[in-house]
Amino acid sequence: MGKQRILSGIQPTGELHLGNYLGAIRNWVELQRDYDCFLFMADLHAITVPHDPKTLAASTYKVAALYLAAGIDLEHATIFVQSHVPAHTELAWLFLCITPLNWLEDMIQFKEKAVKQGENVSAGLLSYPVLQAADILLYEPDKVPVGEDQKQHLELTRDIAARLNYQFGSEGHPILKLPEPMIRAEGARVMSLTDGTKKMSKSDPSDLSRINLLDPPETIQHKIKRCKTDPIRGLQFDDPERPECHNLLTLYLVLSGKTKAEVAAECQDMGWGQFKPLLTETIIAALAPIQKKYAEIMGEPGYLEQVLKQGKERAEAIANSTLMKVKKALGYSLPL
Ligand code: AQP
Repeated sequence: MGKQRILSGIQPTGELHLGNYLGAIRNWVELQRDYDCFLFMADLHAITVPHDPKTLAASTYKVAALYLAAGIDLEHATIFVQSHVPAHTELAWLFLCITPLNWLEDMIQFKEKAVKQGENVSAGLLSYPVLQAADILLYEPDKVPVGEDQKQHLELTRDIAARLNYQFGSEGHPILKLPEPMIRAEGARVMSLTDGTKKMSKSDPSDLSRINLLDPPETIQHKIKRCKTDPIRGLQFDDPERPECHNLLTLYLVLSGKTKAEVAAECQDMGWGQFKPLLTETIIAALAPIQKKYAEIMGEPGYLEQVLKQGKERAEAIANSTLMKVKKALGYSLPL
């Protein structure tokens, strides 16, 4: 039996940071040994919030280069740009026509982001979980790695597939395969450096809130120096009154490769003045090989274009076959 397939992606909406690395990319690097990975740059999703056309293409390439720099291996993974495979938008349209509006209005992320955007909220923001369903179902993955915040969208994906199968398939012959969620281990959520109760995010207006994967050592040092802490001496995990302390210790834990017990013992009597330089050095050392590889990839003319062209071809072969299956079930005449 071949390897099971997984699918995942990141939006090229800004600088990739430690949260994207520890919460997503690093897991893919581990999973690629056992799974056939389809990894994409979600550039169609990137325009559901205001975006700059001047930087979209470059950001998309940058994300692809960072996947490779962080250890994604083309022997095990296919990397492609979402907008290079038109089947995504076509299947999304077909899904939109069978998805009840109230399913989308009930999505927690929509409600939260809609409040923030007020009257400017786009129909794209409402319907993007349907595009996400198309992204996933086109590749018939066995599993989809998701964070807690995306669980509801994966359920919607399964609901859309089940509805299509029920309405247009026949008993025992489903048109679409329902993927299973692969929920990430706890502790994979990296929090903001300026507020330990908020997740580290590309769209946070303050660059001081995150460590970007391409930050040079002096920037990392500056950000850790400035990051929010508390006046308590002695550092410990899991104190709900000290979210920043928990977050920074967790970062040290995952990047140093030490166990939780080792870190707890090492840091229990430390003050911030002692811990911050240690964390800074650990982050710089963890990011150095990624940054070196990134520079090599970007310095090789035509390499990334070649990777993405090959990725598009591989992705398209699978995506088009699923799309044809769905169109056939919906009664479309297929091109000869
Ligand atoms: N802080 C985080 N901790 C752990 N994992 C995180 N991810 C994002 N932030 C953290 C994971 O990275 C992947 C990328 O997701 P995305 O770009 O599609 O959107 P997102 O989750 O909304 O990420 P950002 O960085 O917060 O982007 P913006 O600000 O543009 O919305 C996902 O697997 C996500 O779980």
